[in-house]
Amino acid sequence: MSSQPQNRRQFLKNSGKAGIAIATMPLITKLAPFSITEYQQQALPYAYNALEPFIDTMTMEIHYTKHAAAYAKNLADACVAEKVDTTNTNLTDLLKNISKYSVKMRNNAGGHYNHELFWQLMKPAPSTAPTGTIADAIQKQFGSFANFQTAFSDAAKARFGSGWAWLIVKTDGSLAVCSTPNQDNPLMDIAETKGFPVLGIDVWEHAYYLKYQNKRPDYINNWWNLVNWELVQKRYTAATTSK
Ligand code: MN3
Repeated sequence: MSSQPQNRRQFLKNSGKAGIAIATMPLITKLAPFSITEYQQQALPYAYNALEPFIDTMTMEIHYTKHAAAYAKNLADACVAEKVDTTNTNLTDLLKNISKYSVKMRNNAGGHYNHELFWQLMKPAPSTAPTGTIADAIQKQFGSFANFQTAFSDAAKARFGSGWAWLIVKTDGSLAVCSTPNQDNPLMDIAETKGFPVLGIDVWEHAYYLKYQNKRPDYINNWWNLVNWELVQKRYTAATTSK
């Protein structure tokens, strides 16, 4: 009997430690994987309602559990059919050689990579303006942050039908805004403008239609409140220091 309080204290101490470990894990998951390497869909780094009011809960849930999940599933099927060893094939390398594979592989490898990146590129509002070397590079390339936002938003608005707009680092280290159709991305060897994507926005109707209907420009304008500039900086650093 007399040992119980001691055990209880010990229990609380231990469970307290475990609590810290558990609480820290999602944070690490959120910060670490800034390169997209996994072929399986990863956990969303926030709740479905975390991006309200700019992206509504139902859109996030359907987008993640139905659309993005389907790309991951169909990518897995394509990898089996086309004998891609997913353990030893870097997902980025697969995209860089996508012309050697089927249309199914192109659509779903792109769809999977793009969405895994997209979830991470957003975070609950408010988004703070970029700082550091990415802010300097944007200033240098576009003249001002406002000019960059206009160029990026215009690319997103002008994409006819479904697709994405991107901020990329080109092979010479400079920044550029571009857009891709469907689930293509700038890593692909078939892309019109190639580079490493540091920021991207999904402008498929499934990304915004429930809340915004035909008003894609309103979705784009609001989306700026969600940009995870810390991750954009990490990806920019990775792209400009690995060469
Ligand atoms: Mn989508």
